[in-house]
Amino acid sequence: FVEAIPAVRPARHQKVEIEGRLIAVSNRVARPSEGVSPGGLASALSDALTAQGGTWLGWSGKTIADGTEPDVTATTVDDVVYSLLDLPADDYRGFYEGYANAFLWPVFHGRSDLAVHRPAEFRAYAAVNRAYAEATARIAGPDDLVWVHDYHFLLLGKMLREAGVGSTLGLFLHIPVPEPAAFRAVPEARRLAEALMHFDTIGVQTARDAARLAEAVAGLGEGVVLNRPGVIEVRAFGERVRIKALPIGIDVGALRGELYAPTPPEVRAYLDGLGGRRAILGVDRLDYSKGLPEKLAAFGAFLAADPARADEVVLTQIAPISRGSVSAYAHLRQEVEALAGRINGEFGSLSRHPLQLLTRPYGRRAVAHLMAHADVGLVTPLADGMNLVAKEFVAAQDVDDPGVLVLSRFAGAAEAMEAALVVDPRDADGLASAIERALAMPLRERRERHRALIASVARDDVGHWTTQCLEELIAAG
Ligand code: ADQ
Repeated sequence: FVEAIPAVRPARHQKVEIEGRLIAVSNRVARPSEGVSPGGLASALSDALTAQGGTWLGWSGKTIADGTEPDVTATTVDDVVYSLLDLPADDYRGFYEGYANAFLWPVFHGRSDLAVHRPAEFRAYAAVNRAYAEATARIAGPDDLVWVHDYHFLLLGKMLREAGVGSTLGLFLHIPVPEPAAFRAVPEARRLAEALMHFDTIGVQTARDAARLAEAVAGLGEGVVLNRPGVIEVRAFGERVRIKALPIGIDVGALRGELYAPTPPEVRAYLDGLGGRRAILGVDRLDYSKGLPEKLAAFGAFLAADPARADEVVLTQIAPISRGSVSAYAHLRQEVEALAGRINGEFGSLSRHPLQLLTRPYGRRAVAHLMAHADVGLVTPLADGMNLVAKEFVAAQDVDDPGVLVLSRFAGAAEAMEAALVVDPRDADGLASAIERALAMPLRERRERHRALIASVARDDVGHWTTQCLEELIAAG
C-alpha cells in the first residue's frame, strides 16, 4: 500500500545564507560515525549542520574525575566539526539526572509535585552551563549563529555573554512552558529569567508557550511584553529578547522510506497473530508526562463498557524505560505494570490478552510498520512540548485506508492538528468514547481527517522548522 502515499518534498534542510558559521549546542550529539539512526531532534540538527557546515558542541558521553577541568575534543566529518566535552562525573550527574531531569522537567511539565530540588544540583547545572559557555567562547566569532537546545542550558545565554561571545544567540526550548506561577515558584526563577534575557531569540513549540514564557520572564524582571505579529518581544532586566512559536516537525520522507523496507519479522508475526482483531497503538517513552496510567485506565473503561471487546481489539503500548535512575520513573513503571496486569487479569482469557505492554525499546523501522498497520493511534500526554509520535503516526498511514489519531489537547501538536480526535486524557470516560468512535469511524471521515492532518505534517516538516529557526536567528541578530 505504500504506493498510495503521496509524494512529499524532501525534508532535508535547505541551506540558508549566513555570514559566519552555525554553532549548535545540545546535551547529546549524534555523530555519523556512531552509525545509529538518531531520533527526531538529533537527525534534524545533523541535517541542518551538514547543509550549513558548522560546529556541533555537546557531551562526549564520557565523564572524568571530579574536580578535573572539562576537556574538549574536536573531530571533523565532512563540513561539520564535532566538539565534544568530557565533564566531571559529579557535575554531570547533578546537572543531568538532578537539576535538569528531576527538577526542571517536572516543573515545566506541570508536575511540580514530583520536582526534587537540591541546591547542590543547581550548582552542578550552573557549572556545566559554564563549561559549555567557555568551550563555545573558544570557537565563536562575531558573525556566527549560536543555536542552543533545550532546558539543559537555560543559563547559557548570560554565561556566553560573560565569556565575551558577541554572536547572535538563540535558544530552542523543546518542552512546554509551565504556568507563570509555577515558573515563579522555582527557587532560582529570577536568575533563570535574567539569564534567558541574554539570548537574542527564544523559540518554543506553541503560541501558548510563547505567551507563558513572556509573561513569566517579564513578570520576574518587572519588564514589558510587546506583542508583534507572529513574535513577542520582552524587555526586562535591561535586555530585550524575541520569543517565537516555531513548531518542530518530522522528516516525512524518512519515515515513509522505512515502510518500503520489508516488515521486520517480529512485527510480521505480531500482525499475523492479530487474527482479525483491531490494533490500537501507543508509542511513548515511559515518562509521567505521557499520561500512560490515564491511557490504560481509559482502555480499561472501554473494555468494561463491553467485555466482549477484549476479543476484538488489542492495545499495544510500547513504552521503553527512560531515566530509570530518577525515582519518579521507577514508581511510574510499577504503576503502569500493575494497571496492565489488572486489565489483562480482568478482561483477558486463556487464549488472549487485550493489552500488550512492552517496556523494551523498538527501532524506528519496527515502530513505523506498527504505526502503518494500526487502526487507532493513542497519543495522550498530560503535557508535551510537541510530540513527534502524533506526526509520525499520521505520516505512516495509508491515505486510502488511514487509521485514526486520538490526540491529547495537552500535546503541542494539538495546536495544528485539529482534525485528530482531540481529547482530555484525564477524562477516562471521554477517552474511552474517543477510542470507540475511532474504531467505528466511517472510511470517508477517516480519509477527510487524514487528508487535513497529512497536509500540515508534510508542510510543517523538519526541514521547514530548521530553515525557520535559522531565519529567526538571522532576524534577531
Ligand atoms: P520526547 O519527549 O522524547 O521529545 P517525542 O516528540 O514524542 O518525545 O519523541 C521523540 C522521538 O522518539 C520520536 O521520533 C519517536 O518516534 C521516538 N520514540 C518515542 N517513543 C518511542 C518508543 N517507545 N520506541 C521507539 N521510538 C520512540 C522532546 C519533547 C517533545 C518534542 C521533542 C522534539 O518532550 O515534546 O516533540 O522533544 O522537539
